[in-house]
Amino acid sequence: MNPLTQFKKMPILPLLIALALVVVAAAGAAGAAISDFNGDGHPDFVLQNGCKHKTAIWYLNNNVYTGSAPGPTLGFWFLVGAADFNRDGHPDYLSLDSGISPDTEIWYLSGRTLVGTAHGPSVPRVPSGWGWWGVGDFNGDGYPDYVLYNATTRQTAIWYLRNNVFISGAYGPTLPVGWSFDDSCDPWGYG
Ligand SMILES: [Ca+2]
Ligand SMILES: [Ca+2]
Repeated sequence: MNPLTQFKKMPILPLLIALALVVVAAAGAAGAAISDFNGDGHPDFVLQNGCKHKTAIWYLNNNVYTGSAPGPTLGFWFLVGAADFNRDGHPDYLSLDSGISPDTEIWYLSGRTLVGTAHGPSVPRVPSGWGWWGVGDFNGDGYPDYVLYNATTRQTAIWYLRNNVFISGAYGPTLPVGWSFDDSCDPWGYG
């Protein structure tokens, strides 16, 4: 059974608004994440060096760079996003062990120090063709949720979580033809 088919559809307008906010917040998924790492009320950038698997946090005051510091080294993991999964006041990393991994892992941070890890939900399994795209608290319960995306159908879905535990899921809007969450581009039509 496709675990996504059992979920009720969400009202479209609130989800579109929430999705737009997450698109802004997590633009460049698997390449950047945004959250407030030093607790000054201003979101900061997480940069990752794809070759050396290092992360760095760029502290911002509104749009102004105020400093940077190294974050945890990812090894062979990929960063999907940053959000406070265990609600301790510190943003955490959402990581994948490959770009197409069905399994997620949450790296709990205190500031920029890694203090623990936990596997993401193992039940249900992510259906074939779907991948992880970002994080955001869509239902406003204080816990970050996963955004899933099917690049073939352009359908979105939300997995509501409580920390690293799956609670429920819902389909989101389907993106229009020609629009995508990924950054692939094939202007010459060779794809
Ligand atoms: Ca946390
Ligand atoms: Ca939530």
